[in-house]
Amino acid sequence: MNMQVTSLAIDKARAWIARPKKMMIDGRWVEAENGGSFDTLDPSDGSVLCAVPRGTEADIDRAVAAARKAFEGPWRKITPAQRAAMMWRLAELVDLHREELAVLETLDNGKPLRVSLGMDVPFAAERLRYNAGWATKINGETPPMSLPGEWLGYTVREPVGVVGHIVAWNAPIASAVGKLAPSLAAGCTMVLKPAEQTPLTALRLGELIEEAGFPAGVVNIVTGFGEDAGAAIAAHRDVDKISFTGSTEVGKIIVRAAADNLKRLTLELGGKSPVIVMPDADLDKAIPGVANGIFFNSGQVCTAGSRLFAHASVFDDLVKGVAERARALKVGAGLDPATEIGPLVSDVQQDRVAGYIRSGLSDGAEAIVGGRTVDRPGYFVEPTILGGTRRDMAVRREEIFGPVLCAVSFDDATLDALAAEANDTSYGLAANVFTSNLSAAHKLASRIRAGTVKINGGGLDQGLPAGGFKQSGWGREYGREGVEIYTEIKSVLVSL
Ligand code: TXE
Repeated sequence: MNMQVTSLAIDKARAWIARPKKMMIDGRWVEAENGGSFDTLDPSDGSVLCAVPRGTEADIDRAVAAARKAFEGPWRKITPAQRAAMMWRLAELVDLHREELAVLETLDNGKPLRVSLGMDVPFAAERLRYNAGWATKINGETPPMSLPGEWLGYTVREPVGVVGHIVAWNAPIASAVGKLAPSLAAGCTMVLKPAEQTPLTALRLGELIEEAGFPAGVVNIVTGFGEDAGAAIAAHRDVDKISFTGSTEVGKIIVRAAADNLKRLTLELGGKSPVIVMPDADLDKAIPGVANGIFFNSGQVCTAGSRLFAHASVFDDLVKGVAERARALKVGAGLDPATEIGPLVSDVQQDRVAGYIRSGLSDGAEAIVGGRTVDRPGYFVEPTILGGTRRDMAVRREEIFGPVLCAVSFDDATLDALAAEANDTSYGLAANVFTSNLSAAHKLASRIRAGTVKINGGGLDQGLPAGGFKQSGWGREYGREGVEIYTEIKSVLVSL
């Protein structure tokens, strides 16, 4: 695929950014009720892109009321096949505007164009098409009945109702559509709150949602901060379910707020995923796999492979290969087609990541490569490998969410000991194993407590459920499971 965009797409995106920004509530474009706004920045140089409305509780109230009205009214009358057709139309619109969407994503988040154009935007379109297929296939069961007499018992899966989607900033459009698509397929209505760092593609998507013909109020988009707009969704008594992607810390806040009306929750939280490289691994696969696993998206990936455990016999060659890749990565602004690694999303994130590196170094770790912020405007951190870390260090235990790999070697460990090392974390989102020994691969897959185990590489697939064990979250997105989380099961008994 051509990873460049035309200058026309850049002009279109810039012209769109220059227009006043409003939020989408009940099919209308509105300002925040209190008139508030905030600036969204270009992380490659810290410049202001534009101001967007700063929605608060009053706006969430309006959006939830609109979603409820649509849920009880027009949306209910639309058949699953019609829902699917609208979702396909939206997917086509995302494809049609893919260059403009990719430029907006790159400007707002910082990620290289080759990623936004080559992965995030097409992934969003594909997510709509995959889930459109489920709209007509969400069915119940007819279990055999053992009650005395003659009975018919069956189950139906009904939409859970009004959903609040609270999204993170690391993959804004992919994550927003990742929540919208399955919940639309299930027949829900919704309020989407993009992250305050990256609101732009969600707002542009709102225009495409309108164009695709979704009735007013089915999707409402409120831009704003977590502590006011996000918290208002979490606490709202008329929201039936929340799907959240973000930090484990905020996930716990949402659990507490949601307890009031026992909202259903899907939580996609942090990770500290292990990468095990066995002595028999194919290093031609492991080197790019390990490097990509931690440096892709500047390490701002929930499943990033941030703890490397490599057998001593391959450790030096492996780490040398990954370090060479780290040095060779072209750091730059996302809009430059040559850029392979962009800035972190914000100064806050840059400080956080730089702080972790400092703490690791002062605890006795050494930087095998990288270890500093990049001396240029914007929020850049060098791709970094830390050696000499210990289990108790913050860099080994906590999610850094930056391009920082802790590399550890092991000697003759049993598979149980390796799995114990991998499992020595409060998280359980993903794990990676590189080996040519099929038996060891499957034994490790069964012993590691994580939602996804990748053997010799791999990424996200629309059909495979993804989510966390332990403090990495609740529930699964993707696949059938990812649609069913937006349904309630109802049992119906008929005395014959
Ligand atoms: O996340 P927050 P932050 C991790 C990663 C990162 C750290 C902090 O380790 O370094 O979290 O990032 C909304 N009620 N991940 O501070 O705050 C907020 O507006 C309701 C991992 O940016 O969790 C945004 O929309 N909502 C992760 C979303 O939550 C609230 C992706 C995420 O922001 C809220 C992102 C509140 N009280 C960060 N406070 C992953 N799993 O991929 C904030 N929000």
